[in-house]
Amino acid sequence: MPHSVYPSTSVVKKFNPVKVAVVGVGSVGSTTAYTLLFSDMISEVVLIDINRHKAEGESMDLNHAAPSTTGSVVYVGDYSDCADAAIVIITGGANQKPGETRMDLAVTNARILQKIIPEIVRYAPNTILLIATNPVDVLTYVSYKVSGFPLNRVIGSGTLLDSARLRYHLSQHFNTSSKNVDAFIVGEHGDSSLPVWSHARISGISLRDYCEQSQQIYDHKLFHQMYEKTRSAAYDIIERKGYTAYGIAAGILRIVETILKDGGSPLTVSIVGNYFGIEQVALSVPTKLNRNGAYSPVELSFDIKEIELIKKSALQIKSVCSTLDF
Ligand code: 6V0
Repeated sequence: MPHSVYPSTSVVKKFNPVKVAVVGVGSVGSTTAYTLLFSDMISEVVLIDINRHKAEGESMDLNHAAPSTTGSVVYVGDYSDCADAAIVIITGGANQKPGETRMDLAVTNARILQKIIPEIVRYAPNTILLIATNPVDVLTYVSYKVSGFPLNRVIGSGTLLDSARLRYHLSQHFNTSSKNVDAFIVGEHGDSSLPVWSHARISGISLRDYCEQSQQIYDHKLFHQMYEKTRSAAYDIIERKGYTAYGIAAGILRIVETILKDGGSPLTVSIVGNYFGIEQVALSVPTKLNRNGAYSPVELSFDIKEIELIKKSALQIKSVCSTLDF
């Protein structure tokens, strides 16, 4: 009998496709829903928005992608439809206008999430909350407090997007795929974030060694400029097209699939914790995810300067949280 080139079904890992809810179906929410349609780990996507009419339009448009994607069902629902959702993604709320910082959205979006979260908790007390609305670290903390969920079930998209942007810039410089670049940004998803150069790798080799081996200069000034471009990316994109969506939507899919696969590479997501002595604050460090949500920050060595900057970022997030009424 000829040898089959396909793996036998017994070695193919099976997943039970699940329902995912997206609350807020604007630019980020609708792009996220579209991205979810390409995952065979998801069977249903429910859309919830205060503007139901708009959500209906998105649902109709998204359903026409079904024959060309995995065929997942998309429909507009109410909070009761979150009942059996494995993950509820929150992208509802105001977005940055040109010149506005993410932190400028804190009061408005904290009020919006204070309305959304209790509705989700009411119908889906065991779900995992995935927050993308900005300022994402502040709102991850607000969602944690308002929901009463354990820490592991409240995850902010954090600096996953910032890290992806930095990886892109490095990949361009080294003329390689961004998949070969491992580099991350920690702290706030915002202006006080920081790159951790000591852990940056190209094809598994530290940045410094890679430069040496490929006879290139380790140009710290140039790498810092890449970080600055990363930090200003949202402002630069919003100034040109009014919003950003593709990067965050792809990042959300990555978080969702890592959770549903019950593991994978650690991701820089925002989790409430105690960071270098600053307690009860949400920020990003590389964190392992599984079916229960976030389960362990990766033990990494940071140098003294990095620790000082992470603490500064934590205090910045905490100071905004302390001005909010929740
Ligand atoms: P948008 O296009 O204005 O969409 C927001 C949607 O939220 C609209 O459809 C609103 O109707 C809806 N909405 C508002 N209030 C409620 C409510 N009470 N219940 C349900 N829905 C509601 O904004 P966009 O999609 O561009 O951005 C959404 C949020 O994502 C903003 O806070 C952005 O700053 C944030 N982003 C976060 C990123 C990240 O990396 N985490 C990246 C990009 C944008």
